[in-house]
Amino acid sequence: MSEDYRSMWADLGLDLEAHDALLGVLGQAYQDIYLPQKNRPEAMGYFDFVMSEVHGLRIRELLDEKAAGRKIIGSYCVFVPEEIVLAANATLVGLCSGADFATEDVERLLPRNTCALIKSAFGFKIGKVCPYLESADMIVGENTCDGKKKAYESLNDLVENLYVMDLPQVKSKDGKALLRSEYNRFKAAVESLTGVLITAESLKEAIRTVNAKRAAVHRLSFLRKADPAPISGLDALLANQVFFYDNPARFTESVNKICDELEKRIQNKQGAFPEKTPRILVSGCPQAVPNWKLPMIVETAGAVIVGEESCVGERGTRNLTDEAGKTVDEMLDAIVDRYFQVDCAIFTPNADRLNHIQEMVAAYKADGVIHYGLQFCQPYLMEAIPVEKALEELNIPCLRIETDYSMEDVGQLKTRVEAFVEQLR
Ligand code: BJ8
Repeated sequence: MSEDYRSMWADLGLDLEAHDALLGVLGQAYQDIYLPQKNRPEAMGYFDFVMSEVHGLRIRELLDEKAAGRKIIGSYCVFVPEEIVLAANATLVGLCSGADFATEDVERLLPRNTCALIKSAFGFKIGKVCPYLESADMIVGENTCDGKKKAYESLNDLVENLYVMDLPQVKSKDGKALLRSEYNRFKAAVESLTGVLITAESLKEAIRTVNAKRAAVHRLSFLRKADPAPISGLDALLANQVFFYDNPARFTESVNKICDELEKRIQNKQGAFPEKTPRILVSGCPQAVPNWKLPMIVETAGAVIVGEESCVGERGTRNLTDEAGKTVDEMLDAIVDRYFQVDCAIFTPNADRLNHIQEMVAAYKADGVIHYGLQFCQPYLMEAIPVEKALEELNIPCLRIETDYSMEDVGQLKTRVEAFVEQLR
């Protein structure tokens, strides 16, 4: 890493020693998990570069944007609408992380039985190792699960710029009205942060930008239906993870480039894995960078992941926003229509999610489903049981996994996943 980056991190207030340790672990994990994969598409080189510069070049770009007067907004949930952020001349970045950090300190603020995703958000703040968080002019929390909802009360003492968005828990008319009024309130807050009023033109352009980004991911997902699978689940997950960090237009272009290559691979029957490799759909909690544990285990056990029913995956990216609206109000309605379909397990009841899992099993020709639940995540662990039961009634094998970010259970998970893959053969 250049000296230039070190002074940038120091200016952001990072703890350089702790940050070096984090980058060391992250770089090693990437080398051990990503680089040994065989038959990777060449266009994944872009994502290798992005990961090597995830705390470097991208942060430099964000700081350049800030110097030019743009604001940076950080979020922990796919319910925070990027369209509104972009339309007010700000940039949205994801703040969730998939690694434990400063756990002992975190457990002084949060109960031990809090999910790893929440603990990790606190660990990255307390440990001063996240340049995205330190660059953000506004951090958006949302009232989703009880864990996050209550944790934001404590996070408010650690950061100066927390904005909390309320979210409905029921897909009713009133629930939708709440989302609409919360998006209105968010729009006003973003406008006041940036000093830029959202216009019909700026909102339309933002909707198009985010739709293009999602459409590129849809194209990538579509290509994963082929057998042999043209891309590994690990690589496709990485693209879904980078979705939250990268410059939107560049991301769209890079994913489309992978898709061009994958189309040729499919024509030539060239795969990341051989034809008839057991195909798995992963469903459940989001897997943020660098949480690659489960896909690494699955794909070294001789199966391929063909889809993610997850917020870092199809739950987060499916459905485009209608671009036809003419006024800001009409477009906000369209944005609400789009986001209100996100079937997060915090909703009750949440039958859409099960339907979506079944649709994905059929569309991606999955032989089985692995339900990925983070320990202490009540919404997804609670749903896992009826999901497993419903899938088994349809003769779709399902393996229910409950884990965290540590590597302690890798051996045990391997044994279970290998037995599951054997069953699928
Ligand atoms: S829309 S999935 S991104 S809330 S793992 S913190 S649910 S206890 S992340 Fe999520 Fe938005 Fe829903 Fe998606 Fe709580 Fe569970 Fe932890 Fe979770």
